[in-house]
Amino acid sequence: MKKIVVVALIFCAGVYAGCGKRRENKTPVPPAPLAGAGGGMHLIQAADFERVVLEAEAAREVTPEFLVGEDAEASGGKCVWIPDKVNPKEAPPESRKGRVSIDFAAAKGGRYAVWLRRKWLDGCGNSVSVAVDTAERSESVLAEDGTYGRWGWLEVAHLSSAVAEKLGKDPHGFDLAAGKHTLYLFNNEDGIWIDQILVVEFPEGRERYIPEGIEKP
Ligand SMILES: [Ca+2]
Ligand SMILES: [Ca+2]
Repeated sequence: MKKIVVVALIFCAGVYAGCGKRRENKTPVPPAPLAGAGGGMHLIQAADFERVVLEAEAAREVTPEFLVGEDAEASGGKCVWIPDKVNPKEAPPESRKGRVSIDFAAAKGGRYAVWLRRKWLDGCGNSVSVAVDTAERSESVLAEDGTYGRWGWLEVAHLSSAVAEKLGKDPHGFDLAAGKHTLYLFNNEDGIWIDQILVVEFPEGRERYIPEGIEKP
């Protein structure tokens, strides 16, 4: 008798369009691996890296549905936020209103990581669209994850992991020339809070700087 083995393949499509379809990830997101780390402990000093700390609420422009608000656990007691349920239901992302424009300067050219100190409400409020040096929403990238209800840092990826792997690039690096830049946040979901933005040097072959609590300038 031959054995008949039935193998059931379950294909899991990554559903990101419908916000209610994702489950909460209770596992804390581990920090990104330290590039070039040879094992053991590394004492990473903020002073060793070109670092720009931005307060979202100090942006040049904050347009509704983004608002400046207060939060006792935010740096400076303030942040920008989008009240939950202000976006029209089922509206396409392009129709969601609101932009935050934050000017900054990079002291030297090179690769930088962009981090958001964010708080998400739930699976329907856990993302924001981010662009650097283009106010075109269509050129923005989505910063999202599944950690809810508390402040923490999220690194913005400018490539999907699949594309990054294909190109042999780290998805998180932004190449910036020395000088002035503008970072834009676009409304993708309501029920979000953004406190600080950290733009930090991302040197190849060295350990990286990983933010933890509130960043000091
Ligand atoms: Ca703040
Ligand atoms: Ca929401």
